[in-house]
Amino acid sequence: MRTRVAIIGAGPAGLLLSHLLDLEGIESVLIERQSEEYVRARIRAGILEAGTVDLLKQAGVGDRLAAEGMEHRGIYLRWPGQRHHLDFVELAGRSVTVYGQTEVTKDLMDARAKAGRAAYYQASDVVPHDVDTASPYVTFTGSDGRPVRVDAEVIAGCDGFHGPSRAAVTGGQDWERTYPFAWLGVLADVAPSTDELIYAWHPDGFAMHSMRSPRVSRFYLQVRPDEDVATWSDDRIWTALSARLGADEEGWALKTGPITEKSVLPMRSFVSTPMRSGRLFLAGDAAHIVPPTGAKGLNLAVADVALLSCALTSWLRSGSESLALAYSDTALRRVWRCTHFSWWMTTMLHRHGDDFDAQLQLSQLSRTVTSEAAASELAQNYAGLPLSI
Ligand code: RFL
Ligand code: PHB
Repeated sequence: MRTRVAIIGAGPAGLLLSHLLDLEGIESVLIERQSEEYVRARIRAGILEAGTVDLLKQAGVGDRLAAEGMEHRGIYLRWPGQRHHLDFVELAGRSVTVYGQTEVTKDLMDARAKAGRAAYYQASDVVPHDVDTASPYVTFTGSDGRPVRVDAEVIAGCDGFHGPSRAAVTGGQDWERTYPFAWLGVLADVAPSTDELIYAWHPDGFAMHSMRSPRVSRFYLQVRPDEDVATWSDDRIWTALSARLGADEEGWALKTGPITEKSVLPMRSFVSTPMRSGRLFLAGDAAHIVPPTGAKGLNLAVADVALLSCALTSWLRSGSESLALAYSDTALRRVWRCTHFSWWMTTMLHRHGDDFDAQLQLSQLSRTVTSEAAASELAQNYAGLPLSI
């Protein structure tokens, strides 16, 4: 078959790109390895920057977000003996919204189903071809076992860290940092014990209290990268969370409830440059991964797609390639800023190194909450920088 834009990957980046192109009257086809049900159920990020919220609302997929998203003015930073609130609205003039990636995905999929747009789920052996020519195409095996070829004017690689698109960029360079720790992510059917997110430094390791709704809480605990989830009983999880989040010390009780999901998430920083090769454009996790401490992964994917949809619209509609030519450099400015911020938050909050490192972390935390300049720098980065930086 033939389309204008072949999009590999139906995560938030691919789904949003196809939606934004559709609003501009540009036809696209989505090619996704997993089943639709699997994509709908995946649990991942939870915090949306103000710019992400505005974009989803403007694109007509923000009704449920407006009704169910929980607007937060800021976050708490805590460490033994200290607890501070950073008010992003005061410091940076912007708030953030708690609304799960799972919900964003559902809203985009529902919009897609309503518009009756084409998508191939459960596609295997997906390969982009001839990306450095004027006639690129994608081949794959459909869910019925039949070979399919999609010819397009442009291919968008939105296939995440493990997808095939990145390898098709000629002359690319990868930049990588792995971290000597991971997160144990926990989802529980219990009301949050806090009004806004708590990021906690603790001698036993980092902990975070996040949430998904007034009835569902999300928690993270720093663990070893090779940690066996089976060694974390529900009791052990609640005890560790209670200690590391400071409930015991501050005299409040962490509410507990049925744990519905536990898994170990690796931590890595990764950037692949450039984000374009000929008629192949990378967006989202296909081009970059950040550790989740700064809540940037999903927001960065949305920012890439905002730029890419404008670039492709002006190229495919009016033949003007200037935005498409600038796409990689423009996107990478924000990517590296978010890569630095995520690395900085991660390095400040996780136990690693020796006692000297711990003292430096505590000094940095103290500076962050006592200097307005330092607090504003965190707030501006967390709540989201302008699209073009
Ligand atoms: P996604 O969401 O990974 O979507 C990529 C899509 O491409 C598909 N795909 C293929 N399709 C066709 N052929 C192939 N060969 C393919 N290989 C892969 C995949 O099935 C998938 O549907 O990337 P996208 O759209 O760029 O969105 C980025 C965000 O998903 C990501 O940045 C965040 O979720 C990262 N992340 C988190 N970020 C946060 O800010 N906070 C979090 O708490 C948080 N938790 C997470 C996360 C990422 C995780 N992964 C990727 C392991 C938790 C997990 C488990
Ligand atoms: C989440 O709710 O999953 C979440 C929130 C903030 C982060 C990372 C993850 O920094």
